[in-house]
Amino acid sequence: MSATRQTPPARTGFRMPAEFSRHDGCWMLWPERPDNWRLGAKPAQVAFAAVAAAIAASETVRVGVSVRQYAHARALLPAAVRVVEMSANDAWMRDVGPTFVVDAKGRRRGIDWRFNAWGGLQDGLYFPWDLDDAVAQKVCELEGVDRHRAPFVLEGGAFHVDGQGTLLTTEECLLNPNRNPGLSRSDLEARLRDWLGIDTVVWLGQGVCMDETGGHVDNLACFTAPGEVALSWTEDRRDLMYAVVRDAEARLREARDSRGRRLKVHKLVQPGPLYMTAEEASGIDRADGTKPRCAGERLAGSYVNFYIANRQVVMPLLDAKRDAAAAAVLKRCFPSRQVVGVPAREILLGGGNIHCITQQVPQARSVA
Ligand code: KQY
Repeated sequence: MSATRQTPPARTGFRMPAEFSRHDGCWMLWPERPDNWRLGAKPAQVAFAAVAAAIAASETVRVGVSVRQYAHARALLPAAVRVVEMSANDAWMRDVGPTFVVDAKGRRRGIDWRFNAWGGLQDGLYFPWDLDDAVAQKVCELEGVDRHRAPFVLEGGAFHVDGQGTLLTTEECLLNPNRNPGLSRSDLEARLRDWLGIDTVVWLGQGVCMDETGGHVDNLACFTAPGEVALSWTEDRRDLMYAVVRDAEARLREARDSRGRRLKVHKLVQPGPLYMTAEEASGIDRADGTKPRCAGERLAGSYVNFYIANRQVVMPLLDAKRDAAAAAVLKRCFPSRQVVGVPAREILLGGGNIHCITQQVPQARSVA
């Protein structure tokens, strides 16, 4: 049995490694709710299976699936992917799964953040979210690691770390009173230090426009190496994102990381802009307690929402006119990894992308 602790893990020497560090595996969930995924989630399931297959080329992938979908998921997923029955309200493992931390003795633990469906009863995307909030505990149990249950709300997509003490996040998301109304910026910084083992927070302002998480950084910017950040980008002055990405760039250029370095910024041109079509919107069921989706809504498309696997970078393909340029930037950022594109519009229609549906299990190594 994995033990439950209420204490912050960094106080006993645990810290979150960067996503580009070595992994032991990756966790995902299986999409099925018809009020978020069109056509009974069939097209999204094909996209999720392709993501799992791409990641499985270099690390073990485990997918949590409801009892109803078990046989179908098993049939669609490659044999190398391990399928385990698990309840969830939707399929965003980045946000509902544990954030893994490691220490110098080679131990690994999981942080189980409180989850409120990206905003609780005020702005949350669905109700209830109790099954989602129980996912991290189950993953910790299956991984055989102790779990630290956090006394505050946070999602894995709301921060990135460089593994050397720096954390990247957005004010729009973390300071929103729909997450932790009683906590100030400095309270939150203290908690991030205590729970993730970081010492420097780089605050960006807004996230991607129309991002229904309320501005998760994982759709806007991420570390690609120590001292290097990829940033979603547009040169179009009329675009909603123009001011957002310029503000983010200015903050990144002013920032110093935990080692006192200036950050190198890699601009990743955004896809589109992309919008939900009438046909796509009509395939999504209406349901009480879920935010409806409408034709013509702008989608929060971004190439930054990729997953860094051990030997691949798995990136979303979203726009035939821009995919190749984005892949070329990622190839320069990750010269030792293969850049693999997966058609990801169906994931975007559900409100996120490849980073949002994955959660890495970092390798734990003892340091003598
Ligand atoms: O961005 C993420 N980390 C999750 C996206 C959730 C969208 C829910 N419909």
